Amino acid sequence: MLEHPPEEVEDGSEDGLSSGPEGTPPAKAVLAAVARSLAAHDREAAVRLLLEAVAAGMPLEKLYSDVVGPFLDSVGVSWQQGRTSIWQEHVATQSVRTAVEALYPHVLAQKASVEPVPVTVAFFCPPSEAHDLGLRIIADRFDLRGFRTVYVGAGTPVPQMVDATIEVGATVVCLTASTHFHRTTLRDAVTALENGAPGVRILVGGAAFREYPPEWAPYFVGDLDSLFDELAAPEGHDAERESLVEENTDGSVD
Ligand code: B12
Repeated sequence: MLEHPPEEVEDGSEDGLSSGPEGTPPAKAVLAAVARSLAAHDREAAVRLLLEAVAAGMPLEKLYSDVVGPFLDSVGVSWQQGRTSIWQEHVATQSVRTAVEALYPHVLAQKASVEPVPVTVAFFCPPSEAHDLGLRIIADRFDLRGFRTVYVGAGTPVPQMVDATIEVGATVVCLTASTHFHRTTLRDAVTALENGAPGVRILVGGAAFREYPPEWAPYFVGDLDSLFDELAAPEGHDAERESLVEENTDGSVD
């Protein structure tokens, strides 16, 4: 039995979307309204609320961090507690996915207004990892900052991850894992990428990294904005390109 809005998100006004100080709806109100809509399995209303929040001026980053993320977290908790069934979780996730994809033109419009960063980033889930929405959102965050992105997503065999990375010229690869099991399979992907595409910067994230063993620390991203600054710094991408060129010219790659 679905019990949206779960108590964690019951904090919005009754009608949901009263205006915030700058005319944008408060994130908590959007969150509560989306939760109420999906409690009624009303995909159309949920998608509309998410799109209207952005149209009213809510930055995409805020929509992702303060509405979409907490909403899906609450769905996960509700499912874990047996209050939301699997099909209801699917309706919620697919509704959010529809909105995220529908918002891509906003991502591209914003991307066109920032300095392009000449760094290509590829995005993969390890085999059998179905949770791709978080990674898809991270791809948008890279786009919004001006990076070149190649979103591949779920269902990609590890050797193909290596091929794709080399073929698109990615110098940064983002991988995601949501469970301990998938964190283990991620290890194989990291090893294959380190051997097959040496010099590529590998980054990991996802629900499996809320706590993680210390060996993952070099790959884990704490603050995304600091990472963007580091990768976008001219010396950052020049150094990465040079190290890849060196590796290619001394014959250790390919
Ligand atoms: C939707 C969902 C599903 C959907 C996935 C649909 C899809 N295509 O994505 C379905 C129904 C398929 C599913 C299945 C399962 N799920 Co599920 N699922 C969720 C749920 C509710 C939302 C996931 C989501 O999209 N979150 C929102 C995004 C935005 O968050 P995120 O993924 O964490 O990503 C953010 C950050 O982590 C980060 N990030 C992610 N990747 C990366 C990568 C890099 C490089 C960086 C920098 C950052 C980064 O950025 C994102 C934005 O902030 C979560 C609950 C939750 N708390 O997340 C459970 C959850 C992830 N699922 C869980 C489980 C257990 C499962 C199943 C094993 C259940 C089962 N027994 O069958 C299966 C496994 C299926 C599989 N083979 O992968 C658990 C995992 C617990 C754990 N850590 O061990 C969770 C946490 C639910 C819970 N509370 O227990 N699930």
